[in-house]
Amino acid sequence: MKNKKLIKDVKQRFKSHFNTEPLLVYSPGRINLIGEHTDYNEGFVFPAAINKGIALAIQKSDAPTSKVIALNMEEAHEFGLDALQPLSDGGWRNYILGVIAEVQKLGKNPGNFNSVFAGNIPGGAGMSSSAALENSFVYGLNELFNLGLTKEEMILVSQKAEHNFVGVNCGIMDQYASMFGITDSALLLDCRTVESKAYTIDFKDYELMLINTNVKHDLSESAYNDRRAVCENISKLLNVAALRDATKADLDGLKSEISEADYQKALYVIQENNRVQRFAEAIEENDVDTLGDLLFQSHNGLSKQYQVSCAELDFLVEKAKESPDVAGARMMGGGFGGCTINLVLKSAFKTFKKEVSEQYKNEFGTACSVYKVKLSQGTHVIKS
Ligand code: GAF
Repeated sequence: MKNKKLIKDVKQRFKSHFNTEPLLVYSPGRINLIGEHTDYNEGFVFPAAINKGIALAIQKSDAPTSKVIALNMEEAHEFGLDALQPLSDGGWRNYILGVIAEVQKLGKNPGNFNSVFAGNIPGGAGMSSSAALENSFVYGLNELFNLGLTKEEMILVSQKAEHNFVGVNCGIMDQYASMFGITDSALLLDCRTVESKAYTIDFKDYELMLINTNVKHDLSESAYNDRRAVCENISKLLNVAALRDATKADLDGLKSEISEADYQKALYVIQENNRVQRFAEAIEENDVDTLGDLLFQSHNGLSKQYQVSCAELDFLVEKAKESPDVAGARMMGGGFGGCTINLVLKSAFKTFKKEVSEQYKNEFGTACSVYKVKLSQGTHVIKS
């Protein structure tokens, strides 16, 4: 569904249900060019906000409770704002409750509200529908109740909501990209200083293709938290604040104390951080071959060393390698399903799409989905 229709639908439902004009907020999902599982290691990432996101219609309410309608699911939740706790099997509700609870922890007290939201980010695709949802609510509440939060504070609220109400100890990449995205640009983000440099993205004869495996394997959340714990444990053993500060030589000195599997994971993080820097240089030099190589290397590390890939993602990357029209490809996001990101020759986009879709169907018996995305502006109010 196009964004225009998404926003129109959300607004219409709000008006027909609550009989008043809402504030409209749009918050995008994100892609990530390179730099996976480096954010919580205080390293570098290279994400961009995209033209798929969450639209939120929200307004103050005099009622003693607040109400949220999730239009995609045709579900609703009504709740008081006191003593908020995560709900077991709360699904989308916990992202919103988490945001409110984290705002309250900052000593800010939004009042009751009514809201309707809907999204067009494919679920489980690794394109950060969660961060978009969190950001849309914290942004909407901040505007509506004049809470005085900066964007930097808002993304921390969103991240903590995910830690404390959803149970995923995520880094800051997704919330940052969704909040600070810039049209036609990707952001080289230093996750330690939380400062970024915008790069206008134009791959000339090439363009980005996302291929969604349409699978999300169950262990993704627990495995994510496990990976983070491994990295933090190794940082402690090395006596550094985060793996961002470690070198391969440091790690080699620890070989007798950690398992080979954990050694490889930490080594991946150190190498991936370095790849992000080289990717930025290759963008400046318009060097598509290097960009492509770095994508393939990143995937290899994610699959073999960090062990967060799966058969479906590996298959798609193999097919990309076999094609003379694809400069590079890798899995994107947390892993265990979701999308690959591919750098594909513009003139061969259609043929590669057809080829890879057929091959995927033959191999797994289910369809993959292919998307083109535009790099877009971050979370903002829509003027009606
Ligand atoms: C998920 C997380 F939310 C991010 O913080 C990041 O760690 C990513 O996985 C992996 O790079 O999207």
